[in-house]
Amino acid sequence: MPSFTVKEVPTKPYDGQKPGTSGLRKRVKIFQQDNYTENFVQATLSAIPDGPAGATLVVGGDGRFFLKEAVQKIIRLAAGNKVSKLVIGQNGILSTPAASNLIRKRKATGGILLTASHNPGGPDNDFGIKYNMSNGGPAPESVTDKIYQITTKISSYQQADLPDIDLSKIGTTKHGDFTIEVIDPVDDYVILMKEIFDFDLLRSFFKKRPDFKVLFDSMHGVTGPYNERLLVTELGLPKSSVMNSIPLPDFGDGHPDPNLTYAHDLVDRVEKENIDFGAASDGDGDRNMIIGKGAFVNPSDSVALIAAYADAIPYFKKSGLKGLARSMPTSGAIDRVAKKKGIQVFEVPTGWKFFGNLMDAGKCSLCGEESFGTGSDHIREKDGVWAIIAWLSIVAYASETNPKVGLNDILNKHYAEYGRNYFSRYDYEEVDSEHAAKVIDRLTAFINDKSNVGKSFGRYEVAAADNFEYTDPIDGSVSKNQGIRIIFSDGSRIIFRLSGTGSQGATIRLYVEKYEQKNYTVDTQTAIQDLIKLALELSQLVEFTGRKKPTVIT
Ligand code: VG1
Ligand code: CO
Repeated sequence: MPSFTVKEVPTKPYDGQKPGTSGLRKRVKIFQQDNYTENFVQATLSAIPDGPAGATLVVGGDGRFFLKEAVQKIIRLAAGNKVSKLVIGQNGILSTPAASNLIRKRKATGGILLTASHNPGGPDNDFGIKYNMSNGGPAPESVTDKIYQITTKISSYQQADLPDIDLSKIGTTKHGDFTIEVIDPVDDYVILMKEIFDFDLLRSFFKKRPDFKVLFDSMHGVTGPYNERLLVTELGLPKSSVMNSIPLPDFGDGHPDPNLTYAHDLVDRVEKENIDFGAASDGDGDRNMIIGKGAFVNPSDSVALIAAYADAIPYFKKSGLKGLARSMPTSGAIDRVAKKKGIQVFEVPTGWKFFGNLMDAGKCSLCGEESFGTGSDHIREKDGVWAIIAWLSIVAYASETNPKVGLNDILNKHYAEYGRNYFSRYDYEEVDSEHAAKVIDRLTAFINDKSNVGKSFGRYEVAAADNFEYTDPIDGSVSKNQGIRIIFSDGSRIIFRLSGTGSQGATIRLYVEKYEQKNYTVDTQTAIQDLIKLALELSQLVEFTGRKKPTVIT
């Protein structure tokens, strides 16, 4: 193949190219503006710690609208910046966990992930770009801040005059010194899952329980091809066990967020068809939801139970649990398991990037977020398909002592042993930013008034109130303003924070947690109603925003 020439193209900065909780997420129409995507990708390349020259980068995304155009732009910019090699998923497709795995396996410099995750896709919805480091994890704030700084001053970008590259064929092409390798997006991930889990055990479980009905909803996100290979081809489940398996640029006009509101097709079918085990994942495949008829595995409980059942997973059985971690709003259910096992548990801010250092330092094997994110140190992203197979492994393991075991049996046994951390999150999406600021101001005044500590509100006495601040135990970096916490003397908590992944207005998240030692069979919403009432009173959220009800309740 002939080489190419590189042009320095003049450009002007765009406002607001600041990566949030997980990359830059904006409306597609914003990314489509002249030079908008180029500016951000150039800034990302320039911010690579050792520079872009000679780098190997993994590139892929969740199949959403604008993916193909973005990949072609990245190819031209990478070549223009002397990147030596790009490893790209066929047709630009890679789930976020698969990309993280590839970065690690290929010892790449990093990766550019094209996704807005659980946000809707299509010409009128969202697109996103995120940079991951050589450990396979999202860039830390030091790097995302650098990217942002560059975007505020950018005056040109380096672009190769390459034609569009055919990404439908697997194989390697060379353009001068620049190499493009197009790979099957699923193969390496399947190998990884087979190293972690006992597929023979799972197959024999399904043989013993032919009545055990499972249903996996890929929500037309990226996991369809992964689920088909792992669950249908490898585990031998019928094809009717998977739904919405074809990745679509607009996710079939759905909202690819696996929660009880947006995964309603799955929720309805699980109830109507008496499905024992239902699961869904999000647009880019890093989130998961596990349900069954009459059963819901709260994500905060999910990670705690995986920790408790670590012996059901060969990967953990072999290397042991080095430590556990959760994001601050995630319930303390996992803390109780850590205590019993005598291992350390870390509390980090929201966003998977904060787990990476702990994992790299060998201090954490398993971690989770209340937002349907669960994962382990097999990669440096949360992993939806992994979590689903982990839960199948738990069921298979538990069925050895209780052949008819179902999800509720497993949950109730856990609660009976550890007590239950009732947990719920209320999301108020697309609130007017000024109204949201008023809520936060009022809560900030509350936590700043130290006389509130010791005050009682009904049965709740304020033990502490602050804005969560985290010092990374490995590199000492400090992250401030990570969420307003009101902690009560019985361990109950009310937490407020603004979302860092929304693309329109502000999303207010309200999290509440309440621990009950014995009373573990109450419906969650009933159990936490008094705390919700108190949270709304203290924040005046309804008055400031006019929102009588949240958009989503988990
Ligand atoms: C949300 C979740 C957070 C998660 C992040 C990315 O962030 O709360 O736990 O890590 O999304 O998930 P925020 O700032 O909107 O609360 V994913 O699957 O969208 O990459
Ligand atoms: Co996601």
